[in-house]
Amino acid sequence: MSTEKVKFGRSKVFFDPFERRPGPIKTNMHYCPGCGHGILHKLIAEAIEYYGIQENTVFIAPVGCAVFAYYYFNCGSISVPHGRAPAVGTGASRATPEKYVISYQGDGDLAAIGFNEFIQAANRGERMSVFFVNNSNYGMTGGQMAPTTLPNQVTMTSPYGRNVETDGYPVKVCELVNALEAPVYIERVALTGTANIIKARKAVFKAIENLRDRKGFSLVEALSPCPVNLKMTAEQVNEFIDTKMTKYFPLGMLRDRSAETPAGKVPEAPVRDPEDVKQLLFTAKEGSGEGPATVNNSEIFNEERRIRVSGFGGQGILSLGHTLADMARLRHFNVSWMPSYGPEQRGGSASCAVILSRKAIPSPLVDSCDLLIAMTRAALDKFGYQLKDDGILIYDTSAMEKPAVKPGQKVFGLDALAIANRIGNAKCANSAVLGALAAILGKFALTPEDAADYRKVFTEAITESFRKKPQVVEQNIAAFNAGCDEMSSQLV
Ligand SMILES: Cc1ncc(C[n+]2csc(CCOP(=O)(O)OP(=O)(O)O)c2C)c(N)n1
Ligand code: SF4
Repeated sequence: MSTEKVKFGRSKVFFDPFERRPGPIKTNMHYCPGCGHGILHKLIAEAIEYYGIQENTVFIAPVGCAVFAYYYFNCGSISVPHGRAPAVGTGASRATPEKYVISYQGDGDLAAIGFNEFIQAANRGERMSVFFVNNSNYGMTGGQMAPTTLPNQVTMTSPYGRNVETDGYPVKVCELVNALEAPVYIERVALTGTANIIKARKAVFKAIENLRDRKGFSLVEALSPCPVNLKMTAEQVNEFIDTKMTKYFPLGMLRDRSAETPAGKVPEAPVRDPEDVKQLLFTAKEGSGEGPATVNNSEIFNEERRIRVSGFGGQGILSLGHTLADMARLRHFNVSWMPSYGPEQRGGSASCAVILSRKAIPSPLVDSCDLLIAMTRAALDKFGYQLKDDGILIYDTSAMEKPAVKPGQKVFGLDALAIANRIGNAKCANSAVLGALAAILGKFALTPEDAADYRKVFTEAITESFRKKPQVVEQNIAAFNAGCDEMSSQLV
């Protein structure tokens, strides 16, 4: 098989039959009559076969008609969300450097929702070949205007034609990529007529050859017919591409640095010892490191514990949860901490979910909790339902009256802000709450050793967080102690 002759018959790189395809017909591709996807599939399959890389090829196709590639190519296959193929491709190519990564994307996908990921991957010269199907519209969803829709072109969402004054000019992807240093090969072809398809075949083969030789980033843009959505016959759409699209998107090679780019080697993936990684990420601090065998044997730790902290931005809600998660981490629990806040970081709603467990935590999502800390009435209204029937609620007394709770639930109020203000730093209110929690757990749930350890590990966590601000460490410890004393006096 040469790289120039169009081959009859089906490449071995395609499934035979197309079992993954839904419906009774398993022998034919299902693209609309006259669609360019099937042509490009054929060219890519033949190139993969020719260069003998089927076994190790990973074909990444995102949302759009591109995604159907999964039905047809018998190689590694990843279907990804809209626009995400170059990002997933980057991960695949770096994590498994022995693989050959193909990103196969439509124009809505690549030049709109996924443009940043695409251009960044091109700029980094990721080891992948990108096939970009430019059919001048969003095909799968019924023919809306795409970034590549021509000026004055009528689409579902530009019924009077694309207006460049309001919609801008079509995006010239190859030319933009040609402004970058890293890419090795860039060519624009058209899937219209035998002569153009033969040229397209050569370009596809070059991009796949570069892939095999691990030369870096190659891009082939294919002007591709979508007769159904452009409401044209197959002949009309080919003419539209040949006469109109190619005026705006001229065909030809923009760059070929394949010859001067040395073939790359498979980089040896470094194997890291997980314990070393842990050490690097979480440097052990002096005084920390007691194992679960010596402390934290209280019964409450036998089960996974879920905590919701909620209030508004600026109250230290996220850092309260973070400190709790840090405390648990320092005592070798598995932890997750998941923040959630409105668009405005200060003053908007803020909450976070913390899970601590001796076992692996499958998901950081919390929809029912053992402990709810509510620093505003709105936060209680929003998350109150999540508190378990035997859960603990801590609320800020300056924000609300004592809320009613279910019979098995325990409720404790603390004016944390007043405590923090007395100490001279309103931001320490969250440490006062953690102090109150120390008193509550000490009274109801922790062994005396674990209660003492709670104080100790709080100091470790807060010292670690503010290691460059000793004064803040002192203020937080003072707030913690004050919160603990105040709650203890309520509990006698
Ligand atoms: C995040 C997200 N946004 C929007 C969609 C809806 N959607 C599905 S396909 C598509 C357009 C695909 O067009 P294009 O990338 O040009 O590929 P074509 O179908 O033309 O080959 C859109 C917008 C989606 N699935 N996911
Ligand atoms: S909608 Fe367009 S791109 Fe999608 S299969 Fe049909 S012709 Fe091809």
